[in-house]
Amino acid sequence: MTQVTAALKQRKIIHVDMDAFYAAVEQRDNPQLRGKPVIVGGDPGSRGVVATCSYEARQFGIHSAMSSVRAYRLCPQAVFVRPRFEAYRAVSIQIRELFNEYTDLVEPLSLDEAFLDVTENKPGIEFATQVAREILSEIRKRTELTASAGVSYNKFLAKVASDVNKPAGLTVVTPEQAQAFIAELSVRRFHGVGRVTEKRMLARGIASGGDLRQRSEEELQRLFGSSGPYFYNIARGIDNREVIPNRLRKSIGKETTLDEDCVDKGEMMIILDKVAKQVSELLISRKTSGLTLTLKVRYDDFQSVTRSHTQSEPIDDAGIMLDLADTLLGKTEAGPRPVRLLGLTVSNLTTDILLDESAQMELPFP
Ligand code: DCP
Ligand code: MG
Repeated sequence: MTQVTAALKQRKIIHVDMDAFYAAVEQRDNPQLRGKPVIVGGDPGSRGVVATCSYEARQFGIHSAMSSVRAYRLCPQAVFVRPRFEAYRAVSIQIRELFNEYTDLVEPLSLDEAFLDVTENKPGIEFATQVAREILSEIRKRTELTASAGVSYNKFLAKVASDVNKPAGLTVVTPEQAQAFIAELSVRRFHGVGRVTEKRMLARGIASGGDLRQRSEEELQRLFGSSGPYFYNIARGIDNREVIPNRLRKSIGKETTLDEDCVDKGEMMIILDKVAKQVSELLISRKTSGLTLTLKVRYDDFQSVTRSHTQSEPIDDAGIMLDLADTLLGKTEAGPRPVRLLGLTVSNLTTDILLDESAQMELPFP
């Protein structure tokens, strides 16, 4: 195949998204919760928020990110449960393993959703719809949970499609169907259109993909800045973004820019003490440690240097990090030379940490 035809070759993209994920795991693990409105998140008594809720609870108008107090008012009989991230993470690992049986081109967006490029797939299945059907049925078998999938020739359409027939839905948008599908779509369902953008679009008479398509690229650029060309293209079913497989995190670190350039080593050590404590907390909260500590120093002229130390004993303790940092700092010109930034990074991690695991894991649940 020549390069040109390879580039033109239609891609086959699947977007998979678990249904009412946290709530479904809770209902699976506690049969008493099945069939009931279940809210996962903070207590209504505290200032918590809803992470998600079961489909039974959605009938009362409850949704993610709503305050738990409001959710309680809408449905006092709902059962509130605290999130159990370990259980969700376990399912996430299971479904990612399954995805990798079909392709290495898997891009997780969160614990419960991912894009898969199955143009070439490991079992050699011709139709992406067939791959999606198998994946949904395997998810059900292996996890006792349901997911929905969207199948199309690009990420935008696959993502929107996965949401169309939730729960346990499979929606295919072929190139022939794409223009009509987009024209009917309300702009709120476009990935990248939040409440604010939706309001601005509605105020200008743009309610559907069809409306969006009437507008020139210049106008959209003027209205929505750098997102303008993206909206212009997706309104035409054009989205060339590739599925980028998520790699494992290679290091965990923190750096801090000093309020003023510093020449005093004692002051630098006070800053490094703070940084070491932060890095240590990050490592411990992720239940990991690493064999290598790297100190980064940026001088006042923006030149940066790093100095590293590797040992056979894993590092996660702030005190040990600070001792090593002291030695490493001595191997730089810091002191005579003014310093504007200091950082510490631990690498050669002793466990696998997924790069994307932060987004949803660190939501506050007071
Ligand atoms: N989540 C969260 N806070 C949010 C949104 C989501 O903590 N503001 C968590 C809880 C969800 C999970 O992420 O279970 C997945 O998010 P989804 O948007 O996919 O929502 P659900 O899977 O819960 O429901 P749906 O069936 O609509 O996909
Ligand atoms: Mg989901």
